[in-house]
Order: sequence, then structure tokens, then C-alpha cells
Amino acid sequence: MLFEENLFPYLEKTDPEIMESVSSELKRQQNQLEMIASENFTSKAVLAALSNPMQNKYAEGYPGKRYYGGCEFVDQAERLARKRVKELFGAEHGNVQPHSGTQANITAYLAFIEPGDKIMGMSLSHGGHLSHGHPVNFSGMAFDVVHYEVDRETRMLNYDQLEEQARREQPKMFVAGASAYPREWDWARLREICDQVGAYLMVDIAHIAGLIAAGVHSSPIPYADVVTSTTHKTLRGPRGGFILCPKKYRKKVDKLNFPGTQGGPFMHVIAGKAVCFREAMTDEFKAYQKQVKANAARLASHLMENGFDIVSGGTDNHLFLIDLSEKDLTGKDAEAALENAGITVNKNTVPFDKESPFVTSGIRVGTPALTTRGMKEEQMDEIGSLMIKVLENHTDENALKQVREKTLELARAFPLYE
Ligand code: DSN
Repeated sequence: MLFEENLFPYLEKTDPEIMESVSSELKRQQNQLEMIASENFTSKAVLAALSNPMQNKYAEGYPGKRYYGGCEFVDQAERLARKRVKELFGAEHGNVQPHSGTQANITAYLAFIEPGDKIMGMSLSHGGHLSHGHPVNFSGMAFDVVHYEVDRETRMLNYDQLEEQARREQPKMFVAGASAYPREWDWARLREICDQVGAYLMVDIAHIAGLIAAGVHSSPIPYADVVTSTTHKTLRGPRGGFILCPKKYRKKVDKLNFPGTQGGPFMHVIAGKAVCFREAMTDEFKAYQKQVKANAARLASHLMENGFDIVSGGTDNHLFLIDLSEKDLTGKDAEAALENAGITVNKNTVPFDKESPFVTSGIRVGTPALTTRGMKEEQMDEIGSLMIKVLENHTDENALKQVREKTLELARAFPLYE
């Protein structure tokens, strides 16, 4: 019986090469300290939901209105996912079909504005996302884009400057949200700005969705015309996206997702999303998100106390950026040295960076994955000291080896998927 079986022996037998890659990846996740701010480890329940026979089912359309027969059980799963996501975020409508955050953004743009219209989104090098209007992305190709940046002094958003820019530029849509911005957003002020210039307010909460769901970050739901997200970052679900909006926009959002920009939804992933939303309603999840924030704040403070420049002087969420411009290494060097020492991060541009996006002067650090393993402030102090040792001795193989031993000890003390 399928549900009682361990499926991995089948994989091993049919395709030992892929089994080898999968088991090496599991070991890597178990043995490294994962500090990429957009990554997390799902529960085994979510992993199980992802590996279920709904993966075999075509279900173009929406529950009760499909273009295929045999959809009664996938309908149940999608109805549950929609009900739960609405309840979790206090939204009037939820669409759980987007395959990813970028897919959700494509749908949101096209539901509200036309190609060629002006959008105003945060510059990628100041914390924004490719899909917020970068020229190499669909969003930059399809729309007339004006980017906003953080303030040079504070390296935070300056809402007076944003208002002035929006009045000058008159965008049709203002895109809020970021992938590397460590501070809270003022949604009410953004709504005011959008109302002044007649712009729609779209908020991409991909990074902070888990914090918002747990009530440890303010919610844009009362202010935004449309909210997009992924499910796999702080929210700790399967890889995927979703869209929330007021009821009055339900029809156009659903129509633009299917048939507008996607075909058949991934029903097994939607089942996984439903599990994730259920998990996110628990007290345990709320405590987890509180700890994610506390861990990020503690680690950022530890690094600042030891002379490191943390962009904007700290963090209000799950991530922060270390600006290495004044140190003798680039973001690329730092990423490589930390990886060798057992700490996985990503190089990241910092505001007003002089290096290219491939080299960068910074690294982005996040605490969601380590917190899932159960780490707390005490481990953040220890990891902070290990990071400093690596960054200050990045060419010293011996120092990196010593840190590697410590990071492995820490990883083993907080087991994953055992
Ligand atoms: N690539 C994701 C991140 O790392 O933030 C955003 O899509």
C-alpha cells in the first residue's frame, strides 16, 4: 500500500545517479549551517504532501469549475488551501495556484495594468527583486519602470522621498516588498501615497510572509490592492506562490492566473501549501517566528559589536546585510570562505554598491532555517564569532578548517530530518 511504503528504494533502484544527488543534498542540508535568508526546511508532513498521487492529476480551472473530470478530491485540497490562506492572513480572497513568487507577480501585474504602463518598484541593488522591474526580467521588459532606492544616510526607505518620486513619476502601480530589506514597511503611508497618485498598491511579501502570518510583522492586507507571496521562505511550506486580494478583484486575479498566465496547477504542491497554512496557524509557529526575529537581531548585534557594518544598523525581520566595503574582502570571497567553513550564505549587493552583482560588497544573512533546527540566541552568539573568524581570516585554510569542525558540531547538535 503506497502510504505505508518508503518510496526512496524505488528511486534508488530506477535511478541510482539521481538517488545519489538527492542523498548528497540531504547530507549537505544536515551538515551545513543554512543561512540563506530565503531558505527553510519544511516539515515531514509537507514533504509527504509533495510526494502524493495528486501530482498525476490535471485540474485546469478552479474548484467546481474544472476543464477535466475526476477533480473532486483535488478540489477538496484546493478549497482547503484557499480557506486556510484567507484565514491565516485575514484576506477576502486567495488564489493558491501560482507556481512561484514570480508567477504570482506576473499575474498580479497583468490583472491590474497593461504592458507599457509605469510601475515603481524597489531597485534590485537596494533590496528589491528581479520581478519588480529589473530590465533582464519580464517585468522590466513589459513595463515602463522607475525604481526607488533607500536613503544614502540611513540606508532605509525615506517615505517623504518616495512620495515626492511617486508624485513626479505618476506610476500606475507601486510595488512594495523586497528580498533584501531588513526593516518594517509602513503600509499605511504607502497606501496614502498610492491614493494621491492614483496607483495600485501591490505588495510582494514573499520574504516576510511567515512573520506576518504569526503577527510579528505588520500586515499589508488592509492597505494593498493585491498581495503576492511564495510559500517556502519564512512561511516554511513547499516551493510555490499565492495571491491575496479583496473580493472585488477576485475575478480578474483568478482569470489572469488561469488561463492568463498558467496552465494546469500543481495539485500536489497545493496540497503541500494547505498543510503549510495549517501549520502556520499553530502557537508553535508563532513562537518559531518570534524566535526567527530574535535570532536575527541577536546575530546582527553580535556582528556590529565586533566592528561589522550592518546595513541600516540592524534588522526588524529575519534577515540583515553585512556591508564589507570597508573590509579586505568582497561578498563573493566571503560567500566562498563561509561555505568552506560550513556556513551557507549568499553574496548580495548592498545599497550604493561599487562592485558588480556577481562580486558584490555584501552578504545577506538570514535565520529562518537555523531557527527551524531549534537554535536560539546562545547559538547565534557562537555562530557570530565563527563568522567573524572566517571573515577576518578568509585566506587562512587552517582557520577555516577549525571553524568547519565547530559548525559541524553545531549542526549535529541540532539534527534535521532524522
Ligand atoms: N531568490 C529569492 C531570494 O533569495 O530572495 C527571491 O526570489
